[in-house]
Amino acid sequence: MDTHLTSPTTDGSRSPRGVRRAELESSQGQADPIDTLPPAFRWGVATSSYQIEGAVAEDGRTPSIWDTFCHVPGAVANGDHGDVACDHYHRMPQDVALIADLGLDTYRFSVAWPRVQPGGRGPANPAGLAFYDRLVDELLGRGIDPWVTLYHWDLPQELEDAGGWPNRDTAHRFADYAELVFGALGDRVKTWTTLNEPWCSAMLGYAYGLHAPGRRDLGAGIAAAHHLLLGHGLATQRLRAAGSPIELGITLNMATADPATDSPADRDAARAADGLGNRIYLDPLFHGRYPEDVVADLAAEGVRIPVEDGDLAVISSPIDVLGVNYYFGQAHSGVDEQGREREDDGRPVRRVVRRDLPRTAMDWEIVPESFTELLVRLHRDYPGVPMVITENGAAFDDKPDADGFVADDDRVAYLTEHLRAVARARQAGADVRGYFAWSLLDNFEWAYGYDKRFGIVRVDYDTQRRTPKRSAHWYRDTIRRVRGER
Ligand code: IFM
Repeated sequence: MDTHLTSPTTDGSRSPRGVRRAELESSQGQADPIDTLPPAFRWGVATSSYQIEGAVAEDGRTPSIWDTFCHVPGAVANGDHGDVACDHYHRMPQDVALIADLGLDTYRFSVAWPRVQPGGRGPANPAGLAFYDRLVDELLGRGIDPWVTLYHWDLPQELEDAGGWPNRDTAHRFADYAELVFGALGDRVKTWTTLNEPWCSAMLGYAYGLHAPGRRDLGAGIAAAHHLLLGHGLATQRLRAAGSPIELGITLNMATADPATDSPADRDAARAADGLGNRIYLDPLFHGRYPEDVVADLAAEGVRIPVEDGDLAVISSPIDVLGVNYYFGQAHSGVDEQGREREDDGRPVRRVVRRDLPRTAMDWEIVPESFTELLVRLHRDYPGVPMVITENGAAFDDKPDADGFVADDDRVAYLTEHLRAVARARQAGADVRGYFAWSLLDNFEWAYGYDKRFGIVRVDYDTQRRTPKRSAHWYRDTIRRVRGER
């Protein structure tokens, strides 16, 4: 493992692996907005269990929906799966050392539900919990705050067999599991995220069939979304009841939804996309109600959100932090290429329009200014809850040199511009308290398998060698500078 990070440049020249100071200054030649981030700003990296751990059948872990899905022919690129992934389960201390070398104060990781509670119900599996116990101690021993995400998509397969997230009981199973993990780690872990990106679990997993468990049913997707939120609320109440002071929240992935033109049809398409992508989560969490326009859009599709009495009060239980994951923006149109506003079956046209913007290897638009806009809007429409950027980053087609080093200037530029966007949002009043890069390591990128690399540290999957990319050096140097450490 090459964990060595070369010393920073201090004279503005370019070290072989460094980045010019001038590159960190804004194009107008003004002071870099990044330098306005406060010394107490939280800096971290994020990962998730299934994407890095491997060891899927060790120490009592049972299959998750992703183990099953990966083995469905054609579901994942190249037939890739998480059986080994980054082998983090066996290399955890070295990976924590990497985080320490970067000078980060926080590591956000997720717990694999089927590792700590095989089958999704019943008693804890001590051997599975022991892994996270060691991880937490290793982090604390190096002065790094552990930030636990309880659910990053690896639902125990048994719970899927019982109906999965569209089944209301799964929300209760999740609350039990949350309490079980909290009982083991709550004495040392102070920050807890219930769910990562419920939109992905619900819509990619149950409505669009692109993620595990691969179902294609809008009604199931919406039921899943509601039960994920209910599970979040139930877990929030259980963890609060446990007494110790903690910081508790949920992480949402949000893309901005711009109208492709100013036409009423395009504006309505953008409204609908924002409704189903963002407000259907934000409004119940922060306002205790589902947005009326989204309820009406769903009713037109014959879908009802399965709300029961008291659910919205549970879902809107107060939280301390909103995790924001941002990667890209999108433009929406309500008009098809022939100029029609209705499909043949009478439904309104809804389509994403490709804009002439730079893109990442995921084919995602690079729109940092939308990030600022999103954060300012969240602060305006859902005030009073601090935000932390729990994920932001980019996949690019990395080209390692003979030593495995990647001079990923494209990723450095992406991260620089997005950090500037965060700093600008703060200058405009948004209460953003931290930023975590996605991801520490190249890892299993879900349906894209290992083809897409988001890491600031390269992983050679043949040898499991880790090599910090230029972006890792840049990240470490930027953090030091903002903290005034050099
Ligand atoms: O890799 C994912 C992560 O699991 C959730 N947020 C988006 C990332 C990039 O697609």
